[in-house]
Amino acid sequence: MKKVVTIQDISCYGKCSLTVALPVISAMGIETCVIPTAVLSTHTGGFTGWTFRDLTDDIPAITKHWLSQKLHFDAIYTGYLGSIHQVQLVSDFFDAFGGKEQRNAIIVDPAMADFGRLYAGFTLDFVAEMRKLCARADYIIPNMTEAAFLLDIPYREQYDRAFAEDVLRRLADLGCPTPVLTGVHYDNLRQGALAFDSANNTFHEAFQDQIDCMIHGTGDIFASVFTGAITLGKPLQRAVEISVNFTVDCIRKTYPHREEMWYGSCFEPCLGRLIQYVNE
Ligand code: PXL
Repeated sequence: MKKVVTIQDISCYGKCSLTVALPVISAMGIETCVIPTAVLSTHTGGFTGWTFRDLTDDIPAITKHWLSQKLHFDAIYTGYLGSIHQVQLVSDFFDAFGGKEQRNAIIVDPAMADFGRLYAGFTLDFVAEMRKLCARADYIIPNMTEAAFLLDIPYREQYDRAFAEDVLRRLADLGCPTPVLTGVHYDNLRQGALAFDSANNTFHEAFQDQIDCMIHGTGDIFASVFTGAITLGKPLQRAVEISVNFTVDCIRKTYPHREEMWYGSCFEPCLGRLIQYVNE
C-alpha cells in the first residue's frame, strides 16, 4: 500500500488543508500520515477572530522519532505553512525523508496567496523562504498569484497560453522540474490547470467550463488529488485531468449552496466518483 505524509495545518472548521487532504488521499486508497503544523479554529479566508495554536516545536520532535523508527513515505506533500521557521523545518524533513535514495516524490503547494494578494499574515520574507522550498520539490502547485510572488513579477488577471507557458518555464528555472499552474483561464469560458514537464519539454493541460463562484479550499482539493494520482504512478497528463475533474465536480456540487458554503466545498458526496477516476 502506498503511503503519503502531508504537512499542513488543521483548520477545525472550514474544509481545507488537513480536513481535505486526509479524506481525499485516503479515498484514493493511500495511507495518509500527517504532521499538523498548527491548529486553527477556522481557516483565515473569510472568518474573523480565529484561534491559532502553533505546533512548530512538534515538527523536529516528530521528525526525530520517525527517523528512529526508520519510516518511509512514497510521497511528501506540504500545504499551508504558518511561518518562515516552519518552512525551514519542513526543508529539514525533506533532508531526512526525501531525496533520491528514498525514491519518493516531493510535492509542495505554496499555499500563501490568491486573487493577487498574500493571505493574512504572510510577508515577502515568507515568499523568499517558500521559493527555496519549491526549488527542492519534484512538483509545485501554485495558482497564478502564488506563481507571480514566487517569480517576483506583477500579478496579471488576464493572460494567454504563451504567458502561462513562460511562467511555467520560469518556475522550472527556480529548481522544480514539474510545476503545475492551477486556476488557469485565458477567457471567462474555461478554467483548468497547465503542467510543464521540463525533462521532456512537454506541457499537459486539462480544462472544463468555468463556474462562476468562489469557494474556499478548492486549491487544497486539487493538490490532494494531484498528490494521490502521482503517488499511484499515474502519468502527468492523467494526474492533471483527475485533479481538474474532481475539483470541478466538487465546485458543481457546491454551486447550488454557494451562499452558505463559501467556506468550503461539498466534496464529500463526490468521493465515490474520485475512486472511479482512480480506477478508470
Ligand atoms: O486553503 C489554504 C489554507 C489552509 N489553511 C489555512 C488557511 C488557508 C487559506 O486561507 O487560512 C489556515
